Amino acid sequence: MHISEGKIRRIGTDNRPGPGLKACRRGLLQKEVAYAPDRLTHPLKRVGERGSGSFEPIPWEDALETVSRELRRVKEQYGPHSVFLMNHYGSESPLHGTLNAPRRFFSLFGGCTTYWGNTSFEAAEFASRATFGTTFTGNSRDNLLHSRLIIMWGWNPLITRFGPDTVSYLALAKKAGAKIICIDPRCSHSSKTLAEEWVPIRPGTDTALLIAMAYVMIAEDLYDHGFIETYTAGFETFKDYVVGKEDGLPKTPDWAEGITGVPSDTTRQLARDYATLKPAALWAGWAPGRTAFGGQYHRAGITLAAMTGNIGIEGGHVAGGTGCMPLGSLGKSLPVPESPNPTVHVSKVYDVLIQGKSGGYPSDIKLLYIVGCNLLNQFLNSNKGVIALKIPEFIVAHELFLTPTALYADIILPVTHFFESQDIGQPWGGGPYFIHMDRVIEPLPETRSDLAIFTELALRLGMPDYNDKSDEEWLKEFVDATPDLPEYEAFKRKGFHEIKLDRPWVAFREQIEDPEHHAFPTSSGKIEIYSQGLAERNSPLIPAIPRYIEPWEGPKDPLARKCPIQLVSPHSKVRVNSLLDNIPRLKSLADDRIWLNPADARPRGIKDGNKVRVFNDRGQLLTLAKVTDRIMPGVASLDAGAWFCPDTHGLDRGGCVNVLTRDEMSPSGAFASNSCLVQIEAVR
Ligand SMILES: Nc1nc2c(c(=O)[nH]1)N[C@H]1C(S)=C(S)[C@@H](COP(=O)(O)OP(=O)(O)OC[C@H]3O[C@@H](n4cnc5c(=O)[nH]c(N)nc54)[C@H](O)[C@@H]3O)O[C@H]1N2
Ligand SMILES: Nc1nc2c(c(=O)[nH]1)N[C@H]1C(S)=C(S)[C@@H](COP(=O)(O)OP(=O)(O)OC[C@H]3O[C@@H](n4cnc5c(=O)[nH]c(N)nc54)[C@H](O)[C@@H]3O)O[C@H]1N2
Ligand SMILES: [Mo]
Repeated sequence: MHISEGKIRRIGTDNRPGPGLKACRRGLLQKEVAYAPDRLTHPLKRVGERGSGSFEPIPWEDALETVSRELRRVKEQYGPHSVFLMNHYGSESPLHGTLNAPRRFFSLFGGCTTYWGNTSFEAAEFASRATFGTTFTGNSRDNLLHSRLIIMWGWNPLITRFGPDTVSYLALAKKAGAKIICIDPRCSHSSKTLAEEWVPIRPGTDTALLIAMAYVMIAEDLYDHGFIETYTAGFETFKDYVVGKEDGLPKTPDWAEGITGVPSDTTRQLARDYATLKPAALWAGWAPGRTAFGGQYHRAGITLAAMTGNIGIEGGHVAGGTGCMPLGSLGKSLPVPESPNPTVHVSKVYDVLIQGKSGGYPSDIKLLYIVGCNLLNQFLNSNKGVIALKIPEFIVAHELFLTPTALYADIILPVTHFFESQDIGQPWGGGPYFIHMDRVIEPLPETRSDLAIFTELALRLGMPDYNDKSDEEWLKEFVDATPDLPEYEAFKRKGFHEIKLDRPWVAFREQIEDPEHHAFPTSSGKIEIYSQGLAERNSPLIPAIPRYIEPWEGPKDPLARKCPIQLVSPHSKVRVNSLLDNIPRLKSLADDRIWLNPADARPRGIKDGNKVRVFNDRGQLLTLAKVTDRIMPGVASLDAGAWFCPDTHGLDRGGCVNVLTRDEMSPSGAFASNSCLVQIEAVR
């Protein structure tokens, strides 16, 4: 950060030669966020209808008084569980962030109802836990330099990053001769730039392709028998399913072709490549997991990684796991005392607001407390959200901006940007580094951090223990509890700390190199292709072995007669979820058109650049068409995150993709945003 006279002049990045920690443009343009003219600078009180956008500024004193009074009233009248805490990923820093600060507050408050399920990678988490007994399945990115083959499966790191060094290592791996293949319904930016082969696949059908690859490896005896025998449990049950011994249906490449759209010869070649070009990194991204039966995709990916012996070795990769590493996470963050909170799946937040106990949910919700979440935009089925957000007696939101969700709050409390308070950056997914986030500019007048707001509310509600330390005292405690970090002052002075690795960090290295002394943390001590834990759940939709289950809103759903296009909603190159959509410099670089294949555009009379209406029974939006061969027929793609902006007829003119998505939870807990059928028409 280049600062003079208290103002940010410029933001730079790591200029050392080599991969390093390179910032992306969303980071480099954060100045535009901190200084955005539409930052909220006063607490606001709603004066018009919810959603209408009529607010008046009120003093902090009045705002805090109102919020604490409502919290007390609702708790006394209906009990603490009638408060729903919807805190999310606005900021993940350990002190001021939107995860722990509110959770700590509501634990001391006496509990609340809240959500479970990770919108990003719940399917991968489910698979990692069931198969390995842990979610730490990731490798450091330098490991890619050892791979002969890299399969980017529904993974687009040139846009989504997955760490500030990933792209550099991928480019180096390619230069060193690694073969790169991309499996994605779209020829993504990563596919176009890095891959020598793009394999288009119908969304939500990836498990079928993986299982057919397993079929080829079994039929041609290409799999690693030694690895399977030594390290895994339950392969035989899986094999019986794959070859059709169990159900009379061999899962051949021809079987898969009818489901996935991938030609059987391509499937055979993929299987042969993956089984023979060792070491190989099959990087199973999270987007295919955000589908109706996403958990099966991750479990099948892991099974293939085991069949090819690519787990725990340099150049391999745990296909299907979360990809998280235990490096770069603090030994301690703001403590959250235990509190037995009832939870509702993240895709059912609107449902619980609307139905409460009558719908079988744990409580009737009277007060909704929103911190760092633009749910109306980012959660499934926004139009249902509009109905739901009219129901609670009282809604509070902590926000930087007047987002589509904040429009529904009764009180909005304006928060600081992360440049305006001191904290620690723990890399997303793993490291190996930490960043000291200094307070680089003064907070905008009248803004407070989430922690400061809860500290004030806690005092008013008689919870003095909420925060008895200064920011520095907390941060020092976090650093002291982290063996990987130097002493606090030194860390602060340097600004960041890299964990030096003398060889790549590889998940399960010990278990593979020395199985006698290192078991996997599962009940069998092995990689559980057949999971005893899942078997005990006794649910055909959460099977004990990975299986292909026909997805809802997939190509074979009867609904496809009416809504024949499968819609995926990837993450935008210029936003972080819905963040930054209101920043003109970034918005001007967005690709907010819907991608459509010429074969789908032609019969609809749609030409490149035409205005189109995209719709289904849940909602409708207007956008422009990008007619391109870079998406397969039958599939369309519209980036998530554009702000919801419905007109009086309920037609969304902002292009918010979640007016179309279905608020159904996958049986394994995934947020199924990529299982969505729509129809598209030209607008004259
Ligand atoms: N620039 C940017 N980076 C981000 C974010 C952001 O908003 N913007 N968000 C961050 C967050 S919160 C997360 S969780 C991650 C998300 O990271 P991912 O889930 O990996 O990202 P997506 O862009 O949703 O999807 C990646 C690719 O998967 C493809 N895809 C979609 N559905 C399917 C399918 O069913 N099968 C197959 N094979 N491919 C499919 C898409 O076309 C896309 O090219 O990104 C993080 N990084
Ligand atoms: N259709 C579709 N929907 C998706 C996805 C998809 O791929 N397709 N991706 C899903 C994924 S992976 C994710 S992670 C979710 C994300 O869902 P959300 O977590 O709701 O994502 P954001 O849009 O980033 O909203 C965060 C809000 O926090 C605010 N904020 C930022 N910093 C702070 C802070 O310090 N304090 C407070 N109080 N607020 C702050 C921002 O202004 C922003 O409005 O979206 C999901 N939704
Ligand atoms: Mo996410």
